[in-house]
Amino acid sequence: MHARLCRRPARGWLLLLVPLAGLALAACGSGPIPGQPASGATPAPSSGGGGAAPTGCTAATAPSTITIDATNGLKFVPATACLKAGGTVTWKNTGNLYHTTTDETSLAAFPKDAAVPAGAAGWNHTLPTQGSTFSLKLTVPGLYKYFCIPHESLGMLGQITVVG
Ligand SMILES: [Cu+2]
Repeated sequence: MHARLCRRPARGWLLLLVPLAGLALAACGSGPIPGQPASGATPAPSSGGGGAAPTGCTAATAPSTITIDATNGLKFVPATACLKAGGTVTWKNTGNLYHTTTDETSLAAFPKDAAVPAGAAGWNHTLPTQGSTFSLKLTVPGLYKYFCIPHESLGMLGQITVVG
C-alpha cells in the first residue's frame, strides 16, 4: 500500500552547504591581527608580478601621505595609489557599510588579492562605521595588494606602490 514516493536528496544538500559554511567562517572567523615586524619573512618574488610602479610614481614625486576612501560603492578610491617610502596611508570609511582593510593572504578568498613586498608585514583592520579611519606607515618599497574581507569577492580591492 504505502509506496515510498520520494526520498529527499538530503545528502546532496549537505554537500552544498559544507563549502558555504567554510566560506562564512573564513570571512567572519578572526579578529584583527596586530601588525608585527616581519623578520625572517618568507622570500617572495621581489620583482615582476605587477611590481612595476604606476606611471609617474617615483620617489621624487610620490606623496608622503595619502587617503583612500572605503565607499558604499564597495570600492577603495583610489584603487591604485602611490606613496613615498616611510609615508602614511589613511583609509577612511566614507559610507555606512562595514569594511576592512586587509593584507593577509590567509584571510583572502583569493590569495592573489593580498601581497606585500619581501620583508614587509601585512595588516588587518576594521573600518566599521562611517568616519572610521586607520592609518599605517609603509616603509618597505614595493607593491602592496589589499582587500576588504566582506567585499573581496565583489571586487573591493586596492593596490599601493611604495617607492623610495
Ligand atoms: Cu568593504
